[in-house]
Amino acid sequence: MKLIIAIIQDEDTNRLIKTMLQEGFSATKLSTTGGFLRAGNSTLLIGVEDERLDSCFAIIEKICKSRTQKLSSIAPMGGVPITSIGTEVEITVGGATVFILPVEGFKKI
Ligand code: 2BA
Repeated sequence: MKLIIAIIQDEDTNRLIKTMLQEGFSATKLSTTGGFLRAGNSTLLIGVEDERLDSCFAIIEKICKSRTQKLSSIAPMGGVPITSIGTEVEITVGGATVFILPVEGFKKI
C-alpha cells in the first residue's frame, strides 16, 4: 500500500474527490496554502493498494489541469521581488504535485 499526497489546485478539488469516490478510492482533503504564491490549494491524502496505483494516477492526471498565472513584481513570502518593478512573469501551476510514500501499516479501529 502507498499513501499518495497530492497537492492540487482548488478549482480541481471537488471533481477529483467526486471521481475518486466513484472509482472506489478513499480520500481526505486538507485545505492548504502554497508557500510561494501564498494562495489556497488543496492537499489530498489517498491510501491506495499497490495494484490500483496506476488507475489512481490516471484519474489525477485526467482531472488536474495546469494553469498559467501572471505574477507582478510583488514579492512572494515578503521576500525579494522575483521580477523588476512594472514587469510581469508568467508561471505554470500544477496539474498536481504528488508524493508517494510507502505505508508500513493500515488499520481502522
Ligand atoms: P506554491 O508554493 O504556491 O507554488 C505555486 C507555483 O509557483 C508552482 O507551481 C511553481 O510554478 C511556482 N513556484 C514555486 N516556487 C517557485 C520559486 N521559488 N520560483 C519561481 N516559481 C516558483 P507547482 O510547482 O505546480 O506547485 C504547486 C503547489 O504544490 C505549490 O504552491 C506548493 O503548495 C506545492 N509544492 C510544489 N512543490 C512542492 C515541494 N517540493 N514540496 C512541497 N510542496 C510543493
